[in-house]
Amino acid sequence: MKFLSALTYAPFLLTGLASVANAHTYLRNLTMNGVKYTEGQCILPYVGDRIQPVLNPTSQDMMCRTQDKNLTASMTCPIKAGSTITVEWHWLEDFPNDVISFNHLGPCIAYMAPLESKGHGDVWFKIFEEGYDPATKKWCVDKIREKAAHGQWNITIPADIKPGDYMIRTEIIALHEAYRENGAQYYPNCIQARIQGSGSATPKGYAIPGIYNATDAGIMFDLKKPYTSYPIPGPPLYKSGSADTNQRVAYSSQAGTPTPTPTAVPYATQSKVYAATSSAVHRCAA
Ligand SMILES: *[C@@H]1O[C@H](CO)[C@@H](O)[C@H](O)[C@H]1NC(C)=O
Ligand SMILES: *[C@@H]1O[C@H](CO)[C@@H](O)[C@H](O)[C@H]1NC(C)=O
Ligand SMILES: *[C@@H]1O[C@H](CO)[C@@H](O)[C@H](O)[C@H]1NC(C)=O
Ligand SMILES: *[C@@H]1O[C@H](CO)[C@@H](O)[C@H](O)[C@H]1NC(C)=O
Ligand SMILES: [Cu+2]
Repeated sequence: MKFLSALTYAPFLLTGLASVANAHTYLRNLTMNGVKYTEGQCILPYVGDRIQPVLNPTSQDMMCRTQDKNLTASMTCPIKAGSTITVEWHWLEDFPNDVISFNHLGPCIAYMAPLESKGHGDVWFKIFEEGYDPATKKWCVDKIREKAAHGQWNITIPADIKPGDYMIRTEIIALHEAYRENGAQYYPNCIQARIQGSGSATPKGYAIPGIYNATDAGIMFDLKKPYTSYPIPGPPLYKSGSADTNQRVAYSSQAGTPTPTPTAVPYATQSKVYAATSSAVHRCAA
């Protein structure tokens, strides 16, 4: 706390210092096809304290921050391949412009995997990444924290992927303690989406956990040393139309083209899991 500048943190002081130590984040809302959703609808339910980061890149929690409980949302929301979804991140319920603590600099990344895999296996392919922009000296996190962005960022679904039901894993990584091994904070949250279209691409997938190693250049990264670029961690970005010549994710048992639906498709109702869990509460050293 002693490093906090009163000027920078003035808004937080109004809400109480206790909040500062917990200025983490979670995916609170999602807009798809013009419909805004919340937890448990198409966003997977949260487990325990929803804003707590994952600190161990080999933990099952790296998948969706659901502690590998294979939770499902009550709906799988439709979206056309090639169109854009908006995710919105916050850490306080009652303070809409509080996205994440000011010192939590880092990238925004998104992956997809076939829903029937439940995220297990070599199934995740990267569809979005934004790290550090040397021209503006802004991190992705800086941009989404700006007042106009209101915690939002947009993710375009690759236009050519095979239609079907998918999980979309959205993630912010905070690097303020990443000068040391296992200091990076991972904030993954997942969405269930029904992708419509006529594509056939099934990009090569990677296992989560497994996409990041504790000592990767973009995972152990010292913000206090000068930098002009940042190597975004994880597998290569899949872009629609990429020559995707090699291995395919095992999609064979996946259901075929879903019936296009104008609104969200209700799945079997999933009882929400809010119960406190054993996950340790992490306080940021700010
Ligand atoms: C956004 O998420 C919050 C927290 O779950 C919820 O209270 C709110 O109703 C959601 N907004 C919309 C428009 O669904
Ligand atoms: C979650 O699903 C995977 C894949 O089907 C399975 O291996 C794992 O045991 C399941 N975990 C739980 C807690 O049910
Ligand atoms: C995200 O998409 C929405 C809707 O198309 C748009 O209004 C907004 O400006 C976009 N935001 C960013 C940061 O591109
Ligand atoms: C992580 O380290 C292991 C063992 O050194 C290596 O096999 C693997 O490819 C690494 N993964 C990444 C994403 O660099
Ligand atoms: Cu934090």
